[in-house]
Amino acid sequence: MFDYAYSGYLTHAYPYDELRSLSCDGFDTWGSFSLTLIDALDTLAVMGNFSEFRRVAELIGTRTNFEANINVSVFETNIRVVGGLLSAHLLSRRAGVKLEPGWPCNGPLLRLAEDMAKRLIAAFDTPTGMPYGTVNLKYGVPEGETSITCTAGIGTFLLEFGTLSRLTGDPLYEEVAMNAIKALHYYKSSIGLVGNHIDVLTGHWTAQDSGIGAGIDSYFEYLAKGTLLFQDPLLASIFQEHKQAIEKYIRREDWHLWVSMTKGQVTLPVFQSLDAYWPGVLSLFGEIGDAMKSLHNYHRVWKQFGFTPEFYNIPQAEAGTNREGYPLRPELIESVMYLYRATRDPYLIQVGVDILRSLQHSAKTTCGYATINDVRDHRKADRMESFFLAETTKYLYLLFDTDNFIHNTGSEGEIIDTQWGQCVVDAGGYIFNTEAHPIDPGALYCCRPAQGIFPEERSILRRFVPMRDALMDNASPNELYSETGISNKNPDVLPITITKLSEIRHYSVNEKKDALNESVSSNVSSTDSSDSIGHENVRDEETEKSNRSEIRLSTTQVLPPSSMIYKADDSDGTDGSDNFEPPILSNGQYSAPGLATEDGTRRNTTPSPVKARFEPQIMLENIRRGNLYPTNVTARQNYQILSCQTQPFLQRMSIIGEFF
Ligand code: DMJ
Repeated sequence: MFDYAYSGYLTHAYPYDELRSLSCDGFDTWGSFSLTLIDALDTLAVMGNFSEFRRVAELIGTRTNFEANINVSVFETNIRVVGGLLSAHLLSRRAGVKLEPGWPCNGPLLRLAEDMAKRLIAAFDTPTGMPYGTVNLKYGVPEGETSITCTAGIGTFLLEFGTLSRLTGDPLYEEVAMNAIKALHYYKSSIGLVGNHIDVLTGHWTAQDSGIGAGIDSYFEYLAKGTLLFQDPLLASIFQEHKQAIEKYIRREDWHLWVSMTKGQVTLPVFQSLDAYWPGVLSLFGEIGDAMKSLHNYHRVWKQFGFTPEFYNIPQAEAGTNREGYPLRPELIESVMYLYRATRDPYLIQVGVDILRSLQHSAKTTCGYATINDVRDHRKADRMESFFLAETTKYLYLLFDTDNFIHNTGSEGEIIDTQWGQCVVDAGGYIFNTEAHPIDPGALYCCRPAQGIFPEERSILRRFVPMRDALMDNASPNELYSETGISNKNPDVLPITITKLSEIRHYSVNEKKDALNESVSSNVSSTDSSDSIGHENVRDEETEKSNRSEIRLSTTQVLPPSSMIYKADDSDGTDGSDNFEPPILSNGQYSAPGLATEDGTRRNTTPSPVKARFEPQIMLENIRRGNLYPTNVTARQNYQILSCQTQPFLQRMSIIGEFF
């Protein structure tokens, strides 16, 4: 399925963003950067097609930057392009790409990801720190841009931006993304819910419907996954707080409805196709029972139509009016994959087979797979979204390929030496961004610490300093390096040495035995005086600071709210469903207010930047000095919150702990 659709894209659509799978040609949609190729790249590695991965990685890596006079969605570009490039960068070693010295802290795909992130980050220069929805890749935030952004468009940056900061050593990205999350949390309602759209200039909610789906979904997903990727109790506590409110107000039996964020009354009794990610997120925290119950409901809808419609009216058991399509979305199969990994319940394989059969039967075309225009009659529409190759096919593959390296539970991995010390890569625990791009958590401990990322809030796990085995000790780094066939031309960058983690594990077990026999407390040759895992003490957080009107260095003029804004749900003070403006367009995507031309691109005809020159560093200083959303002390001190029943493959602390 993947191969068929991928070669269909290459043959008929490349270099455009997407395949028109009925017309068998291509068109630009979210930018003009061969989006499907970038989005599909790491799937090639997951499926073991390393030669094609290398070819495409090299092709993409020849590009030097993303400078273009195009308006793009900040959210979509981050999850698909920045996420895709970072993931491919981290999988390059496994795929046999010739690595640049200094990898994973260096490399062409990493540089490209950073180039794109730098362009997106202009969107965050607002009084609240929450981003605009659109930027121009050349000029920054466009003139007249609406200041209304959906919640997911604000809270879905931390996985990519945090990874970027950890790999590059530049704290900017992580701090900016974390600040936006804290802002959303700050503006939550008194009953712990967030709405659908907010004015990023004022913090005023303009769409107050609250649910787990469209417009909000990946905010919750990033709180959960951010907790695991960065081992951050603050994110865990924010997630748990929202989850309690979700349980209390949004969940009705095993469905999740839409409710007023202030009162919790039901405003829209629908299931959305996008909701189906939720059981997967629950499974990450070991909540299998509730996850399975929701999944059963979603599967029933799938069986009713052969697909899940964008909206499903629960009381009427019908597809929502004008929301009858299925644009090849991944959410249901994503949850099935996670739950199967957690339970091995054969029922889940049956769900996977149902999904596979429907796609083969009704979505396949002569050159790829097509959006289902209406799940009631399976008529097709002329589009294959890039997430079909990034996500849907990948999760399907991973459901059936139980031995895939992505499922590694820490039984193997590799030690690499970088100029910053040793670290472990490929040891499992991969965290997928919301576009299914896997991030290797071990790699985040390989590079120069981003000094200044929350100086008081540094990661709980200190750099992992594994023991060296005898083999490694006998070989000089350069000898080991030369075995890879790569020459180290840059004298400033130390070579990478790679050692199988299984060998280290074997070695360490023997050493442990010896140590026990000799009653020696520890034989770990760590550069640190603490244990080899290095659990850093939780530092006391700063006390609550109440001065919220702090200095903002003036770098830009603040745009007045645009008149071209979404309908304000709270404008008449009611929370009625009539006011609910779904944040997805008829094509099923989050609204990206850039102006699409006929060929689908979003080119600006008037390249007139409204803002003064944007200075990221000054924005960062503003965020730090403003300290608008001080950290709650107890959240960071509460370690227990991280000892929830996560799936074994995500228990990073114990995975590492088991080695020694
Ligand atoms: C993808 O782009 C991402 O999964 C996003 O979080 C939601 N929408 C699509 C898939 O449905």
